[in-house]
Amino acid sequence: MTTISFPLSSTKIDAQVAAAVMEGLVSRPRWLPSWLFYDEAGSRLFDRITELPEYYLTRTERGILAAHAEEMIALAAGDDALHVVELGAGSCDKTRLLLKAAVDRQDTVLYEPVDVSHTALQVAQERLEREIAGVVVSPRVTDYTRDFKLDAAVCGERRLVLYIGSSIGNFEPREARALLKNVHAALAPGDSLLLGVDLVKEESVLLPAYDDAAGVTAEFNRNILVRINRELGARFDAEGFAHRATWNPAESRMEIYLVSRRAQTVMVPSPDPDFDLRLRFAAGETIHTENSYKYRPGQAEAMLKAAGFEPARTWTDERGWFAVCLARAGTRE
Ligand code: AVJ
Repeated sequence: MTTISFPLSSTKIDAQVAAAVMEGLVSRPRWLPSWLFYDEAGSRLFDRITELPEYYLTRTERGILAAHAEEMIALAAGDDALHVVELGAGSCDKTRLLLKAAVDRQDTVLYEPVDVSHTALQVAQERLEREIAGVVVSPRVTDYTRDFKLDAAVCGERRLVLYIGSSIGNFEPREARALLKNVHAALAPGDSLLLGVDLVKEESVLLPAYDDAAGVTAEFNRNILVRINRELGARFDAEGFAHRATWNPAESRMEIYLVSRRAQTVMVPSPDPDFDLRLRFAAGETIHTENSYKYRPGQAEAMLKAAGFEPARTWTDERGWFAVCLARAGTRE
């Protein structure tokens, strides 16, 4: 008996992953979408990144939230009960600061994390319900970049949508505006949005944040190839690619690349062997894996305005490295 060995016998090919990989890898210049970073291993690597001495973002935003959570919650709630929605479920310990401030004002707080990953939502639910009495977690599995809907507003309740962690930085300005417009459309007058953005700063601070001495970001970047090997049966030699981080001042963004260390050919199979890809990389050829946009002071507020929001207040750290903006979706009579 002959067995045909198919690399994916145990994994289902995700059509979205396959399509994104095929499209990006045959493009010139080559690219891969940064959402591909976040498989299980990638999410764990990102958690390690947030603790690196060079990665100032998480620490700085947490400091801003710790100092001003009460005021943020008071401004968002007014005289009403607050219902907290979060885009993404990955920022547990920063979210906790806000939820704590909310349960101090009202007995119970409904917290609705929205994420594509069912597992991430489950982890968030268990942790938060265990750690903060009074928080009721109601997870919602949705790709909020594709469609974002909320249940009809409950009378006497205001919603606060959290979009923190500089997650918006991965989107092109045009996509970011569209996303904010969608959020605005789902909200009612009196509801608000809390947006965390990373700010433009010296290159000497930005570069190490995306190319740390311990090599965790490099491993995070290369993991995208490990994932493609596992899920699509590709034959990337992850160590054959170097990690590169550059600051693009004209576009105001950090850019992350994988750089082929030598000339090499990589096989990416297709379900139909006639369409297997043989990708030829020249030495030094790049795959662009991420953009991380940095905003100038006032820029996030301008973008919120363009999406229909009314910026209410912005908090920053004393170095001016990170900003958290509260914006209202119209005023309630
Ligand atoms: C999760 C998008 C906020 O852009 O700083 C960290 C991802 N990439 N190190 C960021 C990331 C490399 C991160 N965000």
